[in-house]
Amino acid sequence: MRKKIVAGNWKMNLTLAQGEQLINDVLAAGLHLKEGQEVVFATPFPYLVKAKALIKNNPGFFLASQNSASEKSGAYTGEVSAEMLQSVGVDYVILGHSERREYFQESNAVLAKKIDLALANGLKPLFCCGEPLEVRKSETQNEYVAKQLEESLYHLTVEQLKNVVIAYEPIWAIGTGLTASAAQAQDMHAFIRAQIAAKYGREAALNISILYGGSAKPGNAVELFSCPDVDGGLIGGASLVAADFVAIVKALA
Ligand code: 3PY
Repeated sequence: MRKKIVAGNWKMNLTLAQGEQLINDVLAAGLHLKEGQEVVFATPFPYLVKAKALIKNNPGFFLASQNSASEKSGAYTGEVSAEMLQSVGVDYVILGHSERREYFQESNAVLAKKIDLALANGLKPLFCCGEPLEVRKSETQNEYVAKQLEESLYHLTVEQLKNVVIAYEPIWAIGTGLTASAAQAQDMHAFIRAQIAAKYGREAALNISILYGGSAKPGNAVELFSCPDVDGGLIGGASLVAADFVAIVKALA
């Protein structure tokens, strides 16, 4: 059975004290996670160690970084390697978020390198894909996303793929308040799963978790998560407010 995941992508928000408060409030909400359900906090780098200490002893809660370096180690001022992240107990790493692709020119090829390093160091890539508005308008979103999958993921073995989670994040729905309708999300998730099936086989496709991201909030989470191919969400703004994040996690049920 594939995992159902709600991951909060804090982006470049909150102080350490605010982040601690947020995690403590979510933990105190008494969420009863079912088997196979996971909650992930993707905090800024400086908070990872503290966040790990807060979530330890809370089954079902995991930690993610929002990025990792495309090189193993060495003279790369300002970069944080997969090995470093692993050494402080990080479980997942978000790779390929559209903000990284757009503002930091991360190509599908660079992302393939980051994915390899993440996997080699025991981190699970939470790989983001998704199309910009003009692509959606021209109705070529399937081709666009298929190319992202092909160029960043398809060099992996089926064994490696077991440790990858995919997040579909239509760029036109990120930070815009627009959300893909449940039908649009389901269509793309089913397409992604079919692509994985064609490349890796039916079992791999049935087992991979595909999250929806892009202005997911308490008001639309239940509908989105009830789609058969939507296995949870990568949550931006709403992950910064404990009550909203908790409500979204509860929508998994
Ligand atoms: C959003 O919800 O806007 C996101 O970018 C989640 O990663």
